[in-house]
Amino acid sequence: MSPTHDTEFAPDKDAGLFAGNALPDQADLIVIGVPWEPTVSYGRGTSQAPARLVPASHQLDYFVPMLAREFADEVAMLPLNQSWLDANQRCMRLAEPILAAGGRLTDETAANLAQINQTSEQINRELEELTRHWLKQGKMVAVLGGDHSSPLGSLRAHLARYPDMGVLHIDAHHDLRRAYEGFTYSHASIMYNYLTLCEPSGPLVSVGIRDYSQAERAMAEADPRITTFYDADLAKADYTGKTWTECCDQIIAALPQCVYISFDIDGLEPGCCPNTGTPVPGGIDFNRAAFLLDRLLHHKKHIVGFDLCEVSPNLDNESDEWDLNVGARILHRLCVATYQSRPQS
Ligand SMILES: [Mn+2]
Repeated sequence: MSPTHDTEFAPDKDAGLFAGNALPDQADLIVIGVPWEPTVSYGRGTSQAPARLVPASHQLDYFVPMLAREFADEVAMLPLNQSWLDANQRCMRLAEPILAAGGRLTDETAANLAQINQTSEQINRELEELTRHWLKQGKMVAVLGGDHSSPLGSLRAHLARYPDMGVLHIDAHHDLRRAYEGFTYSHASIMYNYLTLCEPSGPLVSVGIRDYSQAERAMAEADPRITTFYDADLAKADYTGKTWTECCDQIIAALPQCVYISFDIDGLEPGCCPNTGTPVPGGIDFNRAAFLLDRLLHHKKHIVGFDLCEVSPNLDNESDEWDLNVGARILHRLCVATYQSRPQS
């Protein structure tokens, strides 16, 4: 066993994600950054996460006790797509007057909205193709958003490859809105869009949900594919003596063998993500989230892919890297769990 990294020196500041050296062709897991957030309605910044998480990830120690070695070179993050970065800037400007009016449209802003929806569709398509490409090469694929509308194309590509997969969705929000503030591909609509546009037969299992509309709750109750573990119920279970192990086992029992994880950082308690777009009190703490991932491995689930969304740096204070620090650690845990869960031939 040889260490993958020289522990005497800090990584070069230009090094890649987790200071890894692998090129995409050599890596097992490809991370695709989607720097996209025109539909973010409250706090901005998550489109900067794919660029800012890379240097922040150099602060981690990559040793994984379960593997008894460091884990970094198995992962390669693709260079950010300049046309997506440009599209995000353009669409954020177009979205400003729409967001200022709470989604109520004039003729002019209706034209902006049409452009944003069209650009969203284009990015979804490009991401789907890119994900398919790397899945075909035998790689595992993850998306680093961006807001929670970012991963739709990747979800679609994963579903095409794993038609029986279920989605483990960690979030403060149901994300079951039909559209939000006019945006068809809103961050608040990702699971509505996944269920209605991708038409999975497998379940959607949502955990940590604590801020939602009546219509979203009604849809969650009416659609037999959806199982929800509301944050309030998980807290109540905790206070009345149920262990987190039991809760995890119940969550995992609702999932099929193949699991895609859609992780909105705001599912965690806001102390882990103070600058995320829509923080909500309550939520899952870091250790419980990490244990849930371990428990998926314990139950021999196959994690087929994942996304991590809504991580946002503090835009008012560049030196405050807390959200990025936590985000990089969750990303590392997700990568390790995905890698470890792959079927061994
Ligand atoms: Mn979300």
